[in-house]
Amino acid sequence: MATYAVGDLQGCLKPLQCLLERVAFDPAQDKLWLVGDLVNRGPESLATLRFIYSIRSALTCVLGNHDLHLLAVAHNTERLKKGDTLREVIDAPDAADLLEWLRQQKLLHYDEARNTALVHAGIPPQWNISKALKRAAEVEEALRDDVRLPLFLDGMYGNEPAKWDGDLQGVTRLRVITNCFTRMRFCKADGTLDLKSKEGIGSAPIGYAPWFSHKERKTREQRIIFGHWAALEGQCQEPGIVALDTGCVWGARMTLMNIDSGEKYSCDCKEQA
Ligand SMILES: [Mn+2]
Repeated sequence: MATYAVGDLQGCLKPLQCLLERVAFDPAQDKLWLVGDLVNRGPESLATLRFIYSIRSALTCVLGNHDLHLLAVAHNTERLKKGDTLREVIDAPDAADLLEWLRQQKLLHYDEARNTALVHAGIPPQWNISKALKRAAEVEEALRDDVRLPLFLDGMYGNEPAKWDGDLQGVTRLRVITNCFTRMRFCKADGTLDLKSKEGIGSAPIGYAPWFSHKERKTREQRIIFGHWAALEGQCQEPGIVALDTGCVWGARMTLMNIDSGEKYSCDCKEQA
């Protein structure tokens, strides 16, 4: 029995299957952690989601910005953007089951025995792991609530406010939390987000740095596995930080890691781009 984590899928099913074959993954015995962004932009969002759903009992999954966007598009198709490949999912006969499963997933997972967190984008420097879990749970509760879900999906878009404040209320509060866990790359030491820069570490705006590099970051004692930031190409020198998005959907690679041994595997994604 082994536990693996895999980087952003974004509708690229073949590289995922390549990786699972490589490690002889057995969903009856092994476990798979997903860093989110299961769908969108890649060639097979529906087939990917169906496959993931079929092995759901073996999964631990956190949601990414594209997964939340799929939920929002299913709620209001006017949210579909140019370049989205989500129409086949929302039109599928089994869409209701797939989306119902999706909205039950977390924003942040913490495995206490391994002292390891799983998150799509990152954990902002001002929150320790227990604070972060509480903040994530606020959004997770809204996602599971039939009345609050549409309000959240309508209100989650936007880059402002850029700075977390414990006094924030309602959907504004949930938007900042969601932006931290699913969209963040660069921030200030106080957690103020920059959501525009998407390039590598060297592209930080003045006064900002990668979320994981702030000295006073309160999750320095935990290992954190994340995706989202393809421009890092899976390279992160920060101790305890594991970057798994290696840009599959852009034609690079998909990466899988045995989370106990640290051994990494990758499959080529040239055909996916
Ligand atoms: Mn993402």
